[in-house]
Amino acid sequence: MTIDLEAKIEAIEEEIRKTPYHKGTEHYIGRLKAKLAKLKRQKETSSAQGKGKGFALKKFGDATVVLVGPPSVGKSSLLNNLTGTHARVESWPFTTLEVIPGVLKYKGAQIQILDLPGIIGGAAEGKGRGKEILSVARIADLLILLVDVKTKNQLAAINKELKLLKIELPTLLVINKVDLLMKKTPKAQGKEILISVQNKIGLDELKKAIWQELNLIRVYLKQKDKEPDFNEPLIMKKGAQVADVAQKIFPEKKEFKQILLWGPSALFPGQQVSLNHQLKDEDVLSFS
Ligand SMILES: Nc1nc2c(ncn2[C@@H]2O[C@H](COP(=O)(O)OP(=O)(O)OP(=O)(O)O)[C@@H](O)[C@H]2O)c(=O)[nH]1
Ligand SMILES: [Mg+2]
Repeated sequence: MTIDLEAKIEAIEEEIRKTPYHKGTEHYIGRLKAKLAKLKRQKETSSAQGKGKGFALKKFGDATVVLVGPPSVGKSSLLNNLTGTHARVESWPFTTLEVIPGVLKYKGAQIQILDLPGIIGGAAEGKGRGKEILSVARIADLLILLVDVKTKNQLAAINKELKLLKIELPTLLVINKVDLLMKKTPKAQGKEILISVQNKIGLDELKKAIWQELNLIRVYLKQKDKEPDFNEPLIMKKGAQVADVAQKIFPEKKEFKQILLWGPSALFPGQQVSLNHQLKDEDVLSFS
């Protein structure tokens, strides 16, 4: 994995070195640099993963989601399903003893998901290393509070622990193992999301909800007289302006001859916009 990353990084650095810098290649080099930065970040996380132990984990990707919940509710099962990680899953509690990272790829975004050991009431006072475990949640952009159909009654206790530690973040309430209930899946009450990792129920809905709560948008780039690059969107925060995109792909450049816009926030296709134009999901930009 690391060797593979290393090779990719070298190849891109080489490509940047040998591409002459001028108007026609500027855009291409900008993309290469953005890709390089992404790979370097990835390398950092994978070496952190290599050490594996301990609760210190760096943020990675476009956003970070942390799974919090009592033991044995299926946190690791969910991590594995969403990210293709192979975290250990067992029928007994306290299987997971450290933070396990994975990456969910969704709509072109890389969403880091962190699986935590299960927490129990009294966590904030340090029970079951609870304080240490919950403090990881601080780095999250979004918490998934996961319980199962049998531990729903522990929600209040966990919320209390989070509050005691002053961890107040956007949260999705997710209830797993609805397959255990009966023939019919019950209707969700309020904002909770009902899933069964085992029977693959509700997982698409969960991914959608994660995307929505993270408030991210996709912006595609287009070179002059070419089709936009729909495979690799830039992932931006909702409310981002053209200037934020420019900063990401052309960090050194302050002025542009022309910036053209297509898509949901354009009044008409190919509208000329300024740096303070606010973007929408799936806009297409062309800088020259
Ligand atoms: N019936 C049912 N069982 C599930 C489901 N998801 C997970 N399980 C089972 O629940 C048990 C615990 O799963 P884990 O993923 O290890 O749970 P965890 O929350 O990571 O547990 P800890 O790491 O101990 O906190 C395993 O036996 C899983 O196979 C589900 O949707 N339905
Ligand atoms: Mg686990």
